[in-house]
Amino acid sequence: MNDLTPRPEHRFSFGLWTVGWQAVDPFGVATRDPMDPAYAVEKLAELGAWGVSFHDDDLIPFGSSDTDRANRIASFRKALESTGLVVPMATTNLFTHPVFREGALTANDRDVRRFALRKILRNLDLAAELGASTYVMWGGREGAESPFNKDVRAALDRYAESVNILCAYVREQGYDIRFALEPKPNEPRGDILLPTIGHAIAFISELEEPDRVGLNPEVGHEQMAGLSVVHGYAQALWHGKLFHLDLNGQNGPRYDQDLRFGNGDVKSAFALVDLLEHAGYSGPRHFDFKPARTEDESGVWASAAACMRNYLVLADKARRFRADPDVAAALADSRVDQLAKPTLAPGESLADLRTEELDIAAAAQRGAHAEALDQLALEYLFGTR
Ligand code: DIG
Ligand code: MN
Ligand code: MN
Repeated sequence: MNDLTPRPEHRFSFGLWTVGWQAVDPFGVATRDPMDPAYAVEKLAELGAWGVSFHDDDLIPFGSSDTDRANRIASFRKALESTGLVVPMATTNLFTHPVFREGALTANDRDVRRFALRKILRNLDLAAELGASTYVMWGGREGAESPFNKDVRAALDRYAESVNILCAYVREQGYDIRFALEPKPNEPRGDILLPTIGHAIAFISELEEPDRVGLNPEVGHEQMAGLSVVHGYAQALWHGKLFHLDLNGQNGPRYDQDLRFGNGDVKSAFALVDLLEHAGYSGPRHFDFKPARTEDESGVWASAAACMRNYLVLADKARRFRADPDVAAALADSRVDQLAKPTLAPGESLADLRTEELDIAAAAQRGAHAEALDQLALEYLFGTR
């Protein structure tokens, strides 16, 4: 087995809000103390991480004075410089403060929408200063509990208007930044707008600058919707829209568990790493997870280290799986390679196609041999190959 020590060359990054999560949940107060961002940067660097991402409020508490803001940014920069960690992604907290209780960019109240835009613009400037190339937009409060107090068509107009304004701002400022929308079906809102990868891709196609907008799909969010995260990521790649990703774990449709990556649906985690490693995804391998509320600080770092280790373990298995001659034979038996062959030959006319006959009875008898192939994949997951 290859070396499983995380190193900066692996491009692992973490949100400040992950290892810094104080474990407040709807049924209990914090079990962990606040974590200084500079300390988090130092500890993540010790574990072998490459980058760190942040919401504005993770770094600068909501309502901080300009002096306090400047001091916190300076302390964060100092830790980045001393550790060499980079900031590939930033985002805005448009969900914690009560002012966003009914939404942010799609709040019914126009003054709240305008405040939300100002909050994003301010953090976009900081993101550009820190060298972030991706700006995530997760609309955790964009949605509704009642179908009667949110005009969804108007909400999508306002959402598109805001993204168009932000794209124009970044273009005019000359920032090397692209936006990545993060879908989620529900929680904290009863129903969240842009709930899945598919909804977000469709929305992007209606924007004024669609090339500057992609996706930051989170593993658990697709699975909360009962969808295949592997199919979702594959379609995002197919559209050229997998700008960033939130890796974590989830046990099917239930509340957002944000488990450490590799925990939860292990088979999907393996198939996802196999996809990413073989589709040439070259972006950050970013974790958006919550160390369990049961843990003390030692558990925070154990789970952060495990996110990276699990990715490396699964990537090693995927590499060996793809190099295995038995797997090559099983793939051929399943005719997987034939899907890459265009259905019509170059220059072939529909008239030619329509003269062809299929031996339907014979074709109907063909087995797909998917079971043997899938079992080989499981044997790698079980460690018996
Ligand atoms: C939750 O899944 C969201 C927020 O943590 C953040 O806005 C985004 C960034 O990855 N993920
Ligand atoms: Mn989540
Ligand atoms: Mn996320």
